[in-house]
Amino acid sequence: MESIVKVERPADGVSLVRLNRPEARNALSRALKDALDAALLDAERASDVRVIVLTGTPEAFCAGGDIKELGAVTVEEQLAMREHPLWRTLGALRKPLVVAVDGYALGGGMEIALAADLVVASEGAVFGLPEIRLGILPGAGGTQRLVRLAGRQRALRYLLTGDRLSARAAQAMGIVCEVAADDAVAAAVALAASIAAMPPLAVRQIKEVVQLGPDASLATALALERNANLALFGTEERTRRMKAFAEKGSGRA
Ligand code: CO8
Repeated sequence: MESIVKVERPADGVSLVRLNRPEARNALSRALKDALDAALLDAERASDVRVIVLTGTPEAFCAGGDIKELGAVTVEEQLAMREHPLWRTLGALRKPLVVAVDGYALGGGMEIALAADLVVASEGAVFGLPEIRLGILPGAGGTQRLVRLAGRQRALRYLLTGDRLSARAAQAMGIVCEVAADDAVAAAVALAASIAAMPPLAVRQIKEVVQLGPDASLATALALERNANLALFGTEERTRRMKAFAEKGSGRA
C-alpha cells in the first residue's frame, strides 16, 4: 500500500514532505496527522535538512479535518485530547517551513498554511476556512493566526462567511508570499534551496526573532533582535564571510 505521507530530497538541504491521500483530498484523518507529525519531526531532527517543504497532491493541498471522522468525535474526547501533537509541532519547528499549495487549502489545510513560515501558491489555489458552515470554528490556530496576519476586518470577513479566497487574494492579505506562474512545488523547492544555502545559524535566528517578536513589546523585541545578532557576531561563519568580502572587495561572501 502507498504511504499517506511521502518524503523526498529534491535539493541539497531540502526535505519535501507530500501529503498523499488524494482520494480524500488529503483530509486530515487521525492517521494522516500522525504520519505528517512524524515526518516533520524526522525532518526537524535530520542534520542534513535545513528547510522543510510541505505540499499535497495536484487536486488539493489539504481539504482540512476529516469530516467523516470528526462527525463521530464526542466533546469528551476532544477535551481529553485538547489538540493533536501535529499542531504543536507546526508551531515549534526551528527550521523554516515552506508550504506549496496546489488546489484547495481549506479548514485545517489553510491552518497549516497559516502556521508556515512561507507559502507559495499556484495561480489556481483556493484558500478558505469553511468551519462556520459546519457549526464549528477553525480550532487549530486559524482564528488567531489569520487575525494577526490579515487584521480584524479581513479575518472576520472570511471567518464569519466561510467564503473562499483565490491565491491572489491570499497574497494581498499577506497569507501567501509568492504566486507561482507555473509549478508551485518547483517554486517552493527553489525558494527552500536558496534559504538552505544561507548560513544556518543566521536562518535560525531570523526565524526565531520574526516568530517571537510580534508577541512582545517593540522594546523587548528590539532587544531580542540585538541579542540574536550579537550571537551571530560570535560565529566563525560571520568572521569567514566578512573576511572573504573584505578580501575580494565585492558582495561574493
Ligand atoms: N473530510 C473527509 N472527506 C473529505 C473531505 C474532508 N474534509 N474533503 C473531501 N473529502 C472526500 C469526499 O467526501 C470525497 O469522498 P468520496 O469519494 O468517498 O465521496 C472525496 O474526498 C473527493 O471529494 P469531492 O468529490 O468533494 O472532491 P472535489 O474535488 O469536487 O471537491 C473540496 C474538493 C472542495 C475540497 C470538497 O471535497 C470540500 O468542500 N471538502 C470539505 C472542505 C471542508 O469543509 N473543510 C473543513 C473541514 S473541518 C476542519 O478543517 C477543522 C479542522 C480542525 C482541526 C482541529 C480540531 C480541533
